[in-house]
Amino acid sequence: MKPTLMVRNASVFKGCLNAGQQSDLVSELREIARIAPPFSPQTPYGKPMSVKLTSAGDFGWLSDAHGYRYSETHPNGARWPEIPQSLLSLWFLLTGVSRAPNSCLINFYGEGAKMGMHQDRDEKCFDWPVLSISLGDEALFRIGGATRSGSTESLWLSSGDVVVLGDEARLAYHGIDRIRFGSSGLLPKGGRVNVTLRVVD
Ligand code: MD6
Ligand code: FE
Repeated sequence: MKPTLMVRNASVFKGCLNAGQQSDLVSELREIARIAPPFSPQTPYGKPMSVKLTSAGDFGWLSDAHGYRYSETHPNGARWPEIPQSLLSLWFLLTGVSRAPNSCLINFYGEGAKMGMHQDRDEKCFDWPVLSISLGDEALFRIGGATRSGSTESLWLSSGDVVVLGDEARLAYHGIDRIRFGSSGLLPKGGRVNVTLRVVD
C-alpha cells in the first residue's frame, strides 16, 4: 500500500482503518488492557507522564527510576499479552519488512494529555521501522529532523490514520502537542489511543 502523503520522510496513511476495523481493534486493546492494566510511568526525572500506557508482545516499554527501557514483564511481574494478529498483518502490509514486530506499545490520552518531542531510540537496531496507529480523538502530531533544533511540521491525525517512521525518518523527533478532546465518537468516554509496533531486539 502507498502512503497518502509524506511529511518529513514519515509515511502517512490517512483513513487506513475503516470504522469497523477501528472498533474491532479497540475491543482487542480492551482485552490487552484487562490482562495488563495501563499505568502512568514516572519519567527518569521523577515527573509522571500524562499518558497511561501498557504493552503487548515479548517486550513492553517502561519508564522508571532506571530510565526508559523495554521489559519482558509488566510492573506487576506478569508477561505481556500477545500482539493481535490483525496488527501483525497491518505491519507486513504497510512496512513490507521481513521481520514481525515484537513490541506493541499502547498509549492512552485523556483530556489534556500530550507527548513531548522525543526520538524513539530505546530499540537495539534502527533498521526496522516504527508503525503508529491513531484511534479516537484527533491529535496534533509534530515532526522534525534527527536533531532537537531545527524546523518542524505539524499535522492532525484522525482515528484510523497510520504513520510509519522508517529510513530517514526513523530517528526524527516527534510528539503530540494536543488532542481535540471529544472530537471522535469511537471511545465512549472520549480520548485517544495510540498503538506503536516495533522490532525491539
Ligand atoms: C502518538 N506517537 O501518536 C505518539 N513514535 O501518540 C509516537 O510517539 C510515535 O507516532 C514512533 C513512531 C510514530 C509515532
Ligand atoms: Fe515515538
